Amino acid sequence: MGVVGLAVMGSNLARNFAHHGHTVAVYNRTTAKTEKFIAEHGDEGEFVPSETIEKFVASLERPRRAIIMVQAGKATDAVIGQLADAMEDGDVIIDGGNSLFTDTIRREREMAARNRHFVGAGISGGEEGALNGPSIMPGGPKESWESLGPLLESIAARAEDGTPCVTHVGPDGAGHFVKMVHNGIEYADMQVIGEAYQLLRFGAGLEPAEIADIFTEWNSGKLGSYLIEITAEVLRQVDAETGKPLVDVILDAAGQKGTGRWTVKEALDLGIPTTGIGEAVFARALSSSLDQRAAAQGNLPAGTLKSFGDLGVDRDEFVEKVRKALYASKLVAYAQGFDEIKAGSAEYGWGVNPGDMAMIWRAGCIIRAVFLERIKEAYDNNPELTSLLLDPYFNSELTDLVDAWRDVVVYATRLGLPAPVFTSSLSYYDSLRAERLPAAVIQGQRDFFGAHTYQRVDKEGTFHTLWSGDRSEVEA
Ligand code: NBP
Repeated sequence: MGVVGLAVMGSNLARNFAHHGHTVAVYNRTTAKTEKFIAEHGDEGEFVPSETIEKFVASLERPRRAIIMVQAGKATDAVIGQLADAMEDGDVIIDGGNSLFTDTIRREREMAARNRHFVGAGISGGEEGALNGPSIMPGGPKESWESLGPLLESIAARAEDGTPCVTHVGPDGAGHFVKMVHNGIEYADMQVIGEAYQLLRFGAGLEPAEIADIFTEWNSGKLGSYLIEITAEVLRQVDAETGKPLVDVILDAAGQKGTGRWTVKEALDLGIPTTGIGEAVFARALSSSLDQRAAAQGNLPAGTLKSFGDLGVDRDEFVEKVRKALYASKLVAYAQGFDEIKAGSAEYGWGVNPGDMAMIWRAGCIIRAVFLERIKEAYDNNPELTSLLLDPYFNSELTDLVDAWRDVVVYATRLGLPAPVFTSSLSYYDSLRAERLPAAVIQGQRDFFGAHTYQRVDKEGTFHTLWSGDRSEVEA
């Protein structure tokens, strides 16, 4: 196996391959990085370092297989070109970076024209996952999966039942598309945890360490997940310099590298309301609008804010309700993410099995959670599930969650605490279950100003009202 790019992800992945008994050829554009890698990790397995890409390719066993772990975009294109030039017919190039799936579709087409197999593989789990077992989402041709599958299975994370967290997602860009949506869901998941923190901290007035204990307790139940677990760790951390909770000295401006934004852009094109992910991306953007926030602080009327004591809820009850609101909002975000995967798969003809995605996200990746096991079961029970929210198990969970969820949205509103994903997820939920939506009014407005026509509930056909005439209805 060959690995190109020895920054954080590539070096950990190369070590992972070596730890599993594979001989690993390694190459990095800057040779000093290759030398450092060999100096630090050369004794962990069989590594074959090269100073040039030609020597690297020549050192690979045939059919050659090389995984690229470099910066997404131009750098990845440059490396693909260099590898393709040095490789021969039937060799396999794998892009393990966070590439945009449309780039992957283009690259696969270009490589196929040169008789090279190209596999765009989403890899999740950060540096720790790359080293000890990531969740891997490979796309590309089925034939490539046949030769690559066992190799990837050997380094992937394993779920509790021993299943490796990797499967062939579908042709060309399917793997990177699913990885993109995974990251979008990750944004929403992180945001709902943030909103729960915000309510517990600034609503109930709990200290970070107390909230850490609450999250640790939640982690042993239905919300059990890597993200809840690490949030407790973050909240428990004390800043060595000031003695304050670390969370209080971290600037509250969230960064982003783009995969959340891509998920939302693609959802807009597909017409899939991924409101939870969208609000999470916007919440990060708003947090980073530091000048605007500074100008608004103390200068926007807050209305008649209530204090926590006026809510008529005791602290334990509040904490439990926040847990339920977090769970329900998370459920909506996942349901929406899976809707996007299904829509993308239909649009691009990939045949992605949503249950398989839940299966390979159960371990190794950032959104790994107890909950994923239930999602897998939901799709196993009904592969044609219209929405995850309609699965009988999740449906009965929602019965238990919905009142507390509504209360928490009211509490957040009354306390003036932002909870964009809690709130918008509830609106999405209520829109989905509503018998009548105001879309009828919108259709009327559209017909009024633009003669866009409308359909009726009581008969077939397309209609227009002569708004500027006698207001009679005509069939369009
Ligand atoms: P970076 O994304 O920071 O990329 C650094 C690597 O890209 C170095 O090896 C660098 O070589 C190489 N590179 C660049 Br920059 N331009 C190049 C070029 N024109 N030709 C050849 N090599 C070039 O590394 P990373 O954080 O390890 O991530 C690797 C990939 O994995 C990315 O696509 C990333 O989005 C994805 N990913 C990252 C994570 C994570 O947690 N970090 C998680 C999942 C996926 P040099 O040493 O010569 O500059």
